[in-house]
Amino acid sequence: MKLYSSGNSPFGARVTIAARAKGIELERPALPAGGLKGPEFLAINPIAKIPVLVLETAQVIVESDAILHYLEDRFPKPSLLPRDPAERARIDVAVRVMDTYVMASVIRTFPHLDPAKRDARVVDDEVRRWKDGLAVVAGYLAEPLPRAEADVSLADCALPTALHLSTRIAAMLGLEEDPMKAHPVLVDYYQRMKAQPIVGAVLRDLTEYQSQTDVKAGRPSLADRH
Ligand SMILES: N[C@@H](CCC(=O)N[C@@H](CS)C(=O)NCC(=O)O)C(=O)O
Repeated sequence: MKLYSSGNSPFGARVTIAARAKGIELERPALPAGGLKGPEFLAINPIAKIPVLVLETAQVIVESDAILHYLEDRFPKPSLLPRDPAERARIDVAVRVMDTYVMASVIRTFPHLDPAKRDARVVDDEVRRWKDGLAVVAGYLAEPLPRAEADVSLADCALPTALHLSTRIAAMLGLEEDPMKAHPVLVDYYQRMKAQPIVGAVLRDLTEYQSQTDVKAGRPSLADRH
């Protein structure tokens, strides 16, 4: 199986965590010349986003959530989900809420990262939604998420990498405080995930890659924010 991703992709990092937790080897081809918007990659994924998993049959699976569920179904051991359907639903809801109500807003601020091109009204509006979304996730985590057979669950693939992106983008937008910091339960969860061997290593790699990209681009490293 091949995974198209990049060292700075938090969505690709979710898949890396799941693959490592399950002991799955993934080939990692370079992105085609022309990048995500070039014809070669668009023929693979017309949504023009990574990660993309390509199976041995050449079937393409896009969207990190679908990829994670595919890996879980094909390689059920060790499971990244609890056995009980109601508990599995709690994991799925946590990820869906993070993606729909937090990540979507974070991503919509990307065109505004450059202060010269920033529309402060759009950013304010998205930051408000992003904070509301984080408050919902925090409320949800007040009761600890169910554990899975593997030491990490699908939520532990998705939520720490999402919080990592939230922290990074908050810093790039110059927000006074990382929105996660308003919620001790999120800070505590993130710290615990940093100490989890697989998740912690992937988060550190993400930080390192992004830091090098920033420095090469003449921006300050944000490594100390994580
Ligand atoms: N909903 C997608 C989001 C993937 C995503 O936003 N990927 C980013 C990299 S982390 C991307 O490909 N961005 C390129 C772009 O939007 O042009 C998923 O869960 O896979």
